[in-house]
Amino acid sequence: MNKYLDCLPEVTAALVAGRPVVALESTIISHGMPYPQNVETALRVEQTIRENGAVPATIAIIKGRLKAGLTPSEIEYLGQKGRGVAKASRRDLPVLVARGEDGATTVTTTMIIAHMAGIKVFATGGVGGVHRGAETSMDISADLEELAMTPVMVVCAGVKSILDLGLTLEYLETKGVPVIGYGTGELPAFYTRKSGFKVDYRIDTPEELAAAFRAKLEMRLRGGMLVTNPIPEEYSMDPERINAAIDQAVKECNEKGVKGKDITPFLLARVKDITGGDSLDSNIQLVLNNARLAAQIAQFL
Ligand code: PSU
Ligand code: MN
Repeated sequence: MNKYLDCLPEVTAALVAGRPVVALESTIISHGMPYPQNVETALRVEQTIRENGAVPATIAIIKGRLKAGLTPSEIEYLGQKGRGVAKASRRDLPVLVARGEDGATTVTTTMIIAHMAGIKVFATGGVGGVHRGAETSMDISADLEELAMTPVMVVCAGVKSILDLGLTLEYLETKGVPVIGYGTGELPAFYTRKSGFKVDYRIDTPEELAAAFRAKLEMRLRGGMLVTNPIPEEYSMDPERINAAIDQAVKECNEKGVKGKDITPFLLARVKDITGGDSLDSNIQLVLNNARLAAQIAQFL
């Protein structure tokens, strides 16, 4: 076992016995939602994974230790500290670990640590991607590079239109990352089930999703797989309303000159405020929906 990694005993026991385990990220707790909804949601997501027959492993960096599986009090600690916790991507791990600091893991670092621990599937809300205007800003999330490199399946609700959906799909194609629609041939756009863009493949059952990923692992093709799971109809938002809020948030972000790793958290927080909190309800529901699917897939991996 990696000397920097601590697995919760329950997670180790499940992995050793070959029982299903699902990884979860922690940036969604610290930067993705306000307190206390972030902590309530993180605990509900773990509960949903258990109800669907898998063991949850929420991932984070605490006092310089890479954690695969958090206790409820560690989740509470990260949730209260919120944006006071460093948002940790691949480039941040060396210094945070050497200094013994805390870090909230993004999709990138959750994949890295899940892979170190031997966990194959990970559920989240949204992944990073190619930002609007990336042709001049070069703002492309490290999440896309990680998907190209690290063999973990990521279950998300599609690509949020704070990003350039078309460029994100092009980038994933270049990097050889399969983009699968669960029960749909259209890429979902996080708050809405439709985007106007096609996924690479439509797959309708958790068993077939697992089979495709197993084939990728057994061929030793580098990298992961992106499963996009549309938000349940009853929680999806009016596309005009949400897109107007996103446009407004992107405009403010440019005007304020927000840069680098702060861009995504800024946009997420502004979208939530502009929609008066309605987008937060949708966000919570789609994460629960993804947790359910990931737990079902994990039974077959
Ligand atoms: N998109 C969301 N919710 C999130 C994130 C993205 O809809 O919480 C978080 C994830 O942790 C993701 C990270 O990995 O933001 C991407 O940040 P960046 O764009 O700076 O790479
Ligand atoms: Mn960025």
